[in-house]
Amino acid sequence: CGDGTQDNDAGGADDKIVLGFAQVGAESGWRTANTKSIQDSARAAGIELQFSDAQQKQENQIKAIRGYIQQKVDVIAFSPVVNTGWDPVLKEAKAAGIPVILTDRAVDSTDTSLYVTFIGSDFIVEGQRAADWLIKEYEGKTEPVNIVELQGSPGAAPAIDRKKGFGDAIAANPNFKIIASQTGEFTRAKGKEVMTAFLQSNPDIDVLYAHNDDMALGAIQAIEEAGKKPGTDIKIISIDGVKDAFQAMVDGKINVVVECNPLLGPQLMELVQKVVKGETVEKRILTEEGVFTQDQAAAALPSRQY
Ligand code: GYE
Repeated sequence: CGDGTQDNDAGGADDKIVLGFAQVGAESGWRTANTKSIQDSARAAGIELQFSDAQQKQENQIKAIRGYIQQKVDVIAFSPVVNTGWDPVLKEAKAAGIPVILTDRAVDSTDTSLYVTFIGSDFIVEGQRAADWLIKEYEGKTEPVNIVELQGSPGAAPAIDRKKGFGDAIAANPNFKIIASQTGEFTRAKGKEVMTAFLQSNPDIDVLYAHNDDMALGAIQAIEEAGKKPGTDIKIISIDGVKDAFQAMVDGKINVVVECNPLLGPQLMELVQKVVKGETVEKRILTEEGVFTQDQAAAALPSRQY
């Protein structure tokens, strides 16, 4: 699928910039908002967007990037499904003289000359923010707190870093125990399925830490079907800040949401234009984000943009 007009001489025409964007998939509300932001802002900036959806598979993404190299697009941007295994294709892009911008997720390549910049959130900080809320919530209490964790897709930077940021931050509190931790692949369906299994094997869950809202929303269904009250019997911490999660906070079912901003399109297009002009850009561009609790949810909901 593509977006906007399709040139046959992609990259050859010097009037319109051609951007090849290799998206992760359509796994979550966050991702849908991210895709829309990129498509809308490419249109607004007059940039021709070649868009592909990898359906959460690295091999599809590599294929798409190779396609963009063959087409000789002006710039390639992508949000890597996993953080390993990118060096070969990034080297091919470099050899072809096509600059690469990492959006949203990082790669583990030690050769940082393989990409011009990385724009996106600090997922370790997000994990720490999730832990900070928990530590405050249980301040002064010493009884054990049983936590279950729904991890993002295996090998993805946000799954690795949100786990680490949270785990490291709670490590000093011996009463916090992660009693089960498994991937829910960032989707509602998998979040529900894994939470159902967690509930069956663990009768005493106090807290759910979900690496994204979609898994938390799926887990809420599982908790309700098990006859428990999400947000009360089991406290829920989640990350992203999609509208449905704000609604769930208003309804008392999610306790806190750590924001992760998907609206990267406008900044990405600015970067693309600068890179094409040969201007230097910062190597790391961080997104600004907040933390929202139930008492702030109702006021914030109407102005949420995703
Ligand atoms: O949190 C999740 C999505 O990479 C930050 O991917 C992104 C994550 C986001 O599927 O909902």
